[in-house]
Amino acid sequence: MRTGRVLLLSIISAVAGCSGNQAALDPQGAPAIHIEHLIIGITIVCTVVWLLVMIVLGWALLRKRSSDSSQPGERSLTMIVGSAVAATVIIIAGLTIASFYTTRGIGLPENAALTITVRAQQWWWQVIYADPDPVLSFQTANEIHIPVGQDVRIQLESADVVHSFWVPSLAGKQDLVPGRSNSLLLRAERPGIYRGQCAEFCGLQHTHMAMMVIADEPADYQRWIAAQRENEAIPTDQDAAAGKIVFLSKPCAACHTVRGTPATGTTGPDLTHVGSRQTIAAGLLETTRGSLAAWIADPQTLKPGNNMPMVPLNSVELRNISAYMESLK
Ligand code: HEC
Ligand SMILES: [Cu+2]
Repeated sequence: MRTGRVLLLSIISAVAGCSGNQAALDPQGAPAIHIEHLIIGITIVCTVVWLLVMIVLGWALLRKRSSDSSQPGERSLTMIVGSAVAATVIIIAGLTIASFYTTRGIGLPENAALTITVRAQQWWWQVIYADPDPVLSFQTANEIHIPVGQDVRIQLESADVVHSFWVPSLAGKQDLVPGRSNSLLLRAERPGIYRGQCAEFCGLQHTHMAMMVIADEPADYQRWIAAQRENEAIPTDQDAAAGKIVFLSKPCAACHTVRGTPATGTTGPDLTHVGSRQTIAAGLLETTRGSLAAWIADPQTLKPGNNMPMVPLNSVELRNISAYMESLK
């Protein structure tokens, strides 16, 4: 009974992992499609080899029992062993060549039009859209917008320990190593929201280090870029305006930047457009006024060990500051 349930659960969870917005077996970008072909190819070859070995083994066991006298001669034995060795060499060489071409296929083209820098921090993703003109540069966090159908070079860096960038539906996996810069080709063929996850254990909150890659149609992408380049939206609502004053007077401003205000801290995510992001705290919570309030009131209970301390606020300050955060679209 119990084993039955365990088996059923494992089958369900295994199958559930095959599709959705974070699935290497449901690829939506050229690099991920190449990798899926390799996975399927290797699985088929290994299955065939395993079946053949099992058939020969079964045949040998049965045959031994039926007649001990008819052993194959020395010559046919040499033939059998010789062909098995040759088949092994051919299969291994074939798989090596297939892996080589897959790796080449997911390598960076010489001239990707767009480069985005992703800098991993314990435990969130700093995303930098750099432009030679500093006025056009901006940063965001835990959310990467890319134009659909275009090669994007992701430059991977780390501020502290080794992390790993993995968006299974779109691309391969690459480490982010302190003091060194790696690159990865990211590409989406269809618009959508694809989830990524840090894939190298990086400390206490490693599991809460997710990101969203949002593939936009080119026009939507341009609109998003233009909106992100803007400074903060000056709060119009009364609560939000009061919240801005609290935000600037508290330690928040020492760790966070809101462009267009005196807040220029760099320890935490850039909050200039935090209200426009899908999630906060690296995929931990959906962005709503309520979740912002919960996060600001007690970040250490929601994500123990993360680098944002609890800043004491009274209930009015908390309400206003959350309204301000939500208004930063
Ligand atoms: C000592 C530095 C520090 C202080 C002070 C601080 N924060 Fe943070 N904040 C962080 C860090 C680091 C994170 C990222 C945490 C994570 O996801 O692991 C963060 C995350 C956030 C987020 C989520 C942003 C996102 O996109 O995920 C919000 C909102 C936020 N802080 C608001 C505030 C407010 C409001 C205050 C003041 C009451 C404040 N912070 C004070 C460091 C700080
Ligand atoms: Cu990590």
